[in-house]
Amino acid sequence: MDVIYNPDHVLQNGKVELINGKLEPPVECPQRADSVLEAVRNAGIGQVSEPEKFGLDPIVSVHDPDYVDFLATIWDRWTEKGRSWDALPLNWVGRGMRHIKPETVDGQLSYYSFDAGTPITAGTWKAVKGSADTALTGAKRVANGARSAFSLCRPPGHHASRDYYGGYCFLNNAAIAGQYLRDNGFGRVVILDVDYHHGNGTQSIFYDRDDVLFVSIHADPLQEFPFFIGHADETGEGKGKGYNLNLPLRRGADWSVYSKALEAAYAKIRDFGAEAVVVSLGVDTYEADPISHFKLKTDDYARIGAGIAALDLPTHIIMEGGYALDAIGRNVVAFLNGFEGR
Ligand code: SP5
Ligand code: ZN
Repeated sequence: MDVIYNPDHVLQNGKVELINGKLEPPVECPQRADSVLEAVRNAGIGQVSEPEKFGLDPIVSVHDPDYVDFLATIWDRWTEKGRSWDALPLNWVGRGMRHIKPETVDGQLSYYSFDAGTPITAGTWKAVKGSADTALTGAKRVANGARSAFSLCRPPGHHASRDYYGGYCFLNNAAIAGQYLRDNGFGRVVILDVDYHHGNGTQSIFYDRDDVLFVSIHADPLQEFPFFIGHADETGEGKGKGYNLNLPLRRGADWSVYSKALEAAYAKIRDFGAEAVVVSLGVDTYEADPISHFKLKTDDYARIGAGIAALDLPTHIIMEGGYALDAIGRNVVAFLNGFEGR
């Protein structure tokens, strides 16, 4: 299958994230995408090409234009204050406070974010826009009739919602791709999210819609980031009622547990009558992932890929998380080979 890769991803290269109470080098680092690219090339998955440039229209079809403008300009506003280091927010609304957009740089960093683990640097916007273009280029191939495509997106996207960033995500690549497929010939699209963390942004963007089904298998939010969304009783609202399926699993889940959730996901997708699948592929469900607590093995990714291929639908695979630097490439290749039946 075609692989889309954006060399400018390296421009997202934060110095620090706040993790476990310490400022540490970000786990979401450039080596991630480079190691996936190397493994995909060595495995001969398919032709690797760079993304086409799309404008902002397909981005603002799922994101707030003022938020997109904030992302595009915040680094310049930050450095105008004489700050040359990563931009991070300090505080967020508490219960009873008000969501009124502040005027200042610091206030707006707080307003448009939900964590302090997601640094903004000089090259962030260029990398983020390139990551969205990477998703759109893959979606375009699928819309034009390809059986599948792999968008090696970095930074990832599934935690970004209509108007906030966090969880290493700024623009929601899967949501942008899903909307593109809706706008280009597919009546019903499913986004299947197998990243270890709940895809809160994707869920929120499509929560009131019946044309895009969101299905997510993830760590129980009672135990894991993003903590405040991702429970099983979140099933959609308005005409979107019944078009959101969360399958939270407790820490320690291995294939015996995970595969049952997958079967439930496939049944829901078939029942929905999906015409295309977008996969939010995180390999942070791996047993040796440094920030996660599931127990999947490399061979399990081949099983997931084969299971998704058996849905027999046009499929757009989008890279999300996965932080075990020596294993991400191998696990993604296992998934892609499993999908291709190799
Ligand atoms: C795209 C994606 O996978 N984003 C994940 C963002 C998670 N950020 C919070 C990480 C908190 C890690 N907690 C460490 C516990 C180690 N035992
Ligand atoms: Zn994740």
